Amino acid sequence: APEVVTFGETMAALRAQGALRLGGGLGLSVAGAESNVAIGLARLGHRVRWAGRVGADELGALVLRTLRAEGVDIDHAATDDTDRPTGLLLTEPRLGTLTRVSYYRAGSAGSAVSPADVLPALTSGARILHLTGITPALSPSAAEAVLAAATTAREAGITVCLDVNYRSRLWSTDRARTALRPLLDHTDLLIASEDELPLVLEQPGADESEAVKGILAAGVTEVVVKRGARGATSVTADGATDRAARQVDAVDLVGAGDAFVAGYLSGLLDGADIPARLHRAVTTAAFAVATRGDWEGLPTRDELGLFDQPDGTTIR
Ligand code: KDG
Repeated sequence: APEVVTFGETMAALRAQGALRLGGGLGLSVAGAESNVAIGLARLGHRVRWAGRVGADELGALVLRTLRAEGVDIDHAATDDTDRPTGLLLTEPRLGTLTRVSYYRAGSAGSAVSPADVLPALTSGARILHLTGITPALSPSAAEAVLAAATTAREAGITVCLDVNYRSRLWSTDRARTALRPLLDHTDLLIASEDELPLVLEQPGADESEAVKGILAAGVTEVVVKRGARGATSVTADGATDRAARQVDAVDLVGAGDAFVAGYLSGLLDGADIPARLHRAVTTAAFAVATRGDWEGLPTRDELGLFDQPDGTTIR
């Protein structure tokens, strides 16, 4: 049985080498915040399940094949039997590590995910349910699936982790806040980037520490704030723990947040304390930043120690 269950939309990802409007070569892969986390956890040796819907098309087959190849349990992944396609995203590097993303996902199979798809995936033995704030933006049934899964997991004593992952191309901050606020009542571990904190709970004029206190007061046990190259902070009732980022030459920032979550949850599953969880999280995030693709460069457990090798080392 899986230790971690997650669900969401995984799409085909076409990565351009330069500006999309110029055409040229594209590389085909898959992307989805939750499946990025699932792959990251599987590479670290954890048993993880991804649920969701893909289209009955070649891109859906690519998504399922990729997850299967990465050792992610897809027993509860559904292939849509209507003509809804697998979603697609295009990425183009525009300026250094600044990347533009275009979505082709309205009406996709993934956005049709419903409570009936995901609740059976929460089998006994699961320790963590990982959710993101992307899924409730996709459709009313997807939003219902997130709320139903969080409620069910919390009642079953499964730790509920929510990564806010605000996507402005999918919805407004007001709609996001309205959907995310009720989730806080069922969330144990909230992960957000600094700029996402005000979105979870509106507290006019609140600074970061007041915003985090408000979220803890809403019943969340732990808030982890991601600060990109400036590291991360975990806050619980016992206080705050800061952690610096690993120094790397950044080539692609997309997926770094998901890699961070995979490292953090891996530490949690291993029974590590907060500093050790943060250490693993900034390490997996650094792998993501230093390599191209959302998940391709994520480390196996054996590779976690590579960061402690001097730059320029050749392993023979
Ligand atoms: O976190 C990376 C994700 O943003 C990417 O994989 C695509 O899930 C995705 C989304 O909805 O943006």
